[in-house]
Amino acid sequence: MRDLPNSFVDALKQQAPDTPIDLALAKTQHQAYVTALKDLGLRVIEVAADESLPDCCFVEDTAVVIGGRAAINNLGAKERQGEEKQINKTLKELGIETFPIEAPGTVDGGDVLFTGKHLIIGLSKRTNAEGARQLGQIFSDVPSFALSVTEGLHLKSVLSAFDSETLLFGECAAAKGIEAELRRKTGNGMSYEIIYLPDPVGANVLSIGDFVVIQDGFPRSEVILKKLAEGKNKTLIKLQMSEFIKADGALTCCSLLF
Ligand code: CIR
Repeated sequence: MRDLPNSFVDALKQQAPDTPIDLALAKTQHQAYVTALKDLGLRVIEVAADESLPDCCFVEDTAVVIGGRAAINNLGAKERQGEEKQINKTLKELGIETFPIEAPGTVDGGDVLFTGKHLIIGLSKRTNAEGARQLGQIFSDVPSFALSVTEGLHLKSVLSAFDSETLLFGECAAAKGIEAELRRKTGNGMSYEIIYLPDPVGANVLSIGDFVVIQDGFPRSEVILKKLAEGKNKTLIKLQMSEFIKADGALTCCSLLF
């Protein structure tokens, strides 16, 4: 994870939120996230914030880490380029082999979902086809699919994995298109159950072993997630991410899990 700079209030936003980011509340929410991961037994490495990079806490975008290798992303927003440097250094110190995504390729990790079986890559405002091609090469042992994301910032603004067999989609026009393209590209081997949630942001969850971290504040989605968790013997943990949502973030964006 990466600490929250005070400049977080100036993080990129697709549109101005109804109320400005409350920095103190954002820090409390971020700390609760760190604590939740630690309570689950994860070793959490907290990289220091960089005040010159207001979005640096959205660490998911800077790298894709699978099985001891990492793609170090060339971020799609000019304002965010440079965030990846410190993460590259930290990953190398952990013994992870790193491979840069080179321009003209761009990748934001929010567009990359590794389900355990597939690498699903969203082609969005931030991630382009060349970036997706380079990712496919870096992780050539994992079948990958590039899908168009026509709405929302990233692929994971629309969907995420509840577990390795179940994908959560948020109800929106883009989701149907992504589902159809995913079915077409994975062919008959498409082995995911797809569950739709009424809140697109609420479809962004963190799956960690027998636990699924979900977002507080989406009661209609929560009902569906509770039922799903019961059927799969998973325990839900709820975190409030309101201040991160104001800057187009959610749950997955604040950590790199490996
Ligand atoms: C941005 O516009 O890049 C940030 N304000 C939000 C990034 C969120 N990242 C993510 O969900 N992976």
